[in-house]
Amino acid sequence: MTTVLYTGGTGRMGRVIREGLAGRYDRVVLFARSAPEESLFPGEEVVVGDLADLPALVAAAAGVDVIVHLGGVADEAPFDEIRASNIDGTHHVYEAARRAGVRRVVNASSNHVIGFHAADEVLDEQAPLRPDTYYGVSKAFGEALASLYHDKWGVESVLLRIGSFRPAPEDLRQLAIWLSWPDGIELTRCAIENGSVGCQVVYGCSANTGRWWNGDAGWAAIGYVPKDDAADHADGVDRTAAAPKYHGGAFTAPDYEGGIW
Ligand code: 15L
Repeated sequence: MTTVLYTGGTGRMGRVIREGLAGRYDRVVLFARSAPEESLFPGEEVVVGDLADLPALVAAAAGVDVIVHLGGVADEAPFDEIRASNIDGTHHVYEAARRAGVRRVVNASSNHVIGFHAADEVLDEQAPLRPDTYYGVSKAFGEALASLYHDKWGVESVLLRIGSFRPAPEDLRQLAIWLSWPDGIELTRCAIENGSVGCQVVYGCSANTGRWWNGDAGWAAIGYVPKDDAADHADGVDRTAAAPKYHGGAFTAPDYEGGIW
């Protein structure tokens, strides 16, 4: 019997992942700020609560094997918002995992933890952190927190440095860092189910020709084998546009305040 708890399960990415994995786990808890309007998939139940509410998270995590933490702010925002949602909120997720005896957290980190590396550098899991936004800093905090909770209290983590999770790549940068919906679903499944992972960084992209990440070590650790290549879905990409300078793209601009979606 496997029980999975999602934070952010009713958000943009969460909906796609849940649908792809629908019916796979005996019990699925959606920890969400409000009850979803759409109908639930088999085995799903909703706990209405906020990441700010640690006792509610601890109660929701009772009997849970794996937390898939997709919740929080997914873009640049004023620091106070980032702190409340992604720093305090992620701390609450890990603390709830520890107190409730959850085995693993699959934590949605982001490519924006390494966003200020130049686009011509191919990075692996050991690359130094170079966040490009407060958002990227909050995800780097989440990775550090995961390391602490593993080393000190034995909570496992898979840290998914997700690229651009879209139906199709939209620009030159996304040709390198695109994560297709089917690959994103498979990546999450592997992160939930496979191996004894310790605390493992895993790049979240498809098998893109010319990808900027050598994710082999992380992919092998969880048994993820991506199938899609952005180059095969690139009709909407303007190939005459200026080449991206950094991994983080628009997030690296001094005046970037979010809202690219
Ligand atoms: C992210 O981490 C964001 O959550 C998402 O909104 C996209 O901007 C993505 O990165 C990206 O870099 O394309």
